[in-house]
Amino acid sequence: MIEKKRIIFHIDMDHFFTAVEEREHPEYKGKPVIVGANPKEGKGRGVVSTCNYEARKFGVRSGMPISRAWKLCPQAIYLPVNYELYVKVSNEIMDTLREYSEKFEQWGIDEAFLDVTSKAKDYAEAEALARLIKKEICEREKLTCSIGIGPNKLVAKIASDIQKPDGLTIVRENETEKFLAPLPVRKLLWVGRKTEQKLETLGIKTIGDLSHYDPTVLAENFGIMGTQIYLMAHGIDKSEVEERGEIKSISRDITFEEDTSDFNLIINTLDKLSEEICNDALRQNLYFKTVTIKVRYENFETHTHSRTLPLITNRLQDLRKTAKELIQNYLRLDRKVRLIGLRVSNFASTEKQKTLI
Ligand code: TTP
Ligand code: MG
Repeated sequence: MIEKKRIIFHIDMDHFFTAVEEREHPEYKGKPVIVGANPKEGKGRGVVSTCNYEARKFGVRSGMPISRAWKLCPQAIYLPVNYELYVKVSNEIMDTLREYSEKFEQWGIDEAFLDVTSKAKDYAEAEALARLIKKEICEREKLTCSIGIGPNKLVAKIASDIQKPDGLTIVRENETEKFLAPLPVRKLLWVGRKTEQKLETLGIKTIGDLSHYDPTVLAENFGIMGTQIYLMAHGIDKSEVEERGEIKSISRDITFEEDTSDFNLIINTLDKLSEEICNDALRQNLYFKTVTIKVRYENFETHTHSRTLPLITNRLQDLRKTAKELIQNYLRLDRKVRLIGLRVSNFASTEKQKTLI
């Protein structure tokens, strides 16, 4: 059977949090705007959630310490994260997008995929449809977005990031490999900073380098992920556009082989759990706000302790630090621990609920 060629859209809102703030406060327009932690005249802790394109001209970026942003651009308008407002706007945008195809998938707070194969007979029709979507979002929400069109989710997602803001990038199936080849490997989903460094030691910098590499060596070095990224480097991605139920939390538990009061062992294990949870959250583009630890002592007495952070995050250092602070009071020389658990929740997404263990 010949597989039907698909046409997939990836829609990503431009500088989402700051764009919403500018819409609510037209007086900010044209000025650098930064949403994130309180800068406290350069002494603030925490990070930049996002910034508008004017602030990016000064080198400010998402995830950067707010103190660094202050050094680069003290004259910017600094705003706290108004999370409830952004989720409300996000929900409205997602409702608009859902009307364009029954094959819809939200991906994070400001991104979504649409499979428009049955709505557009070729790329010219797809382009017209994408322009319609941009127009409707702009009229309804007074916000701009960038759209990538491609033969699958992977290519569409990379394409939406190529021309920003207010971009529209089309990559047809026969152009895919040429389009991907010059881009850095980091552009592929799953390739984080660690994998990027490891690939670099093999002499692989671009997606083109990766596509020409021996796949068996990649599998030896990276396991199943090696095979996946090799296929991706050739622009192959068969995953469907399908709406996922909302993930309510991500959690991990570990029962020690032997009950322990060894602080180092407990903290190292907690670090490991943090790492696994962050990887999951990053892969699914989820940002969390609440962190919960669980401690079970040898007599099965169990305690949980939560903290809701001032900002959404999925950074490993934030989770590690919070988890360590939360567990401090439960570490006692005279009490052996049987199990520890870590959970993150309160994500930046909506509706139906599901738990990922
Ligand atoms: P992005 O789509 O990655 O960024 P953006 O929309 O701000 O900018 P761009 O025009 O490049 O798409 O993320 C969407 C929102 O998620 C962003 O507005 C703020 C939030 N966010 C964080 O809170 N922390 C982060 O580290 C990142 C990357 C995003
Ligand atoms: Mg965005």
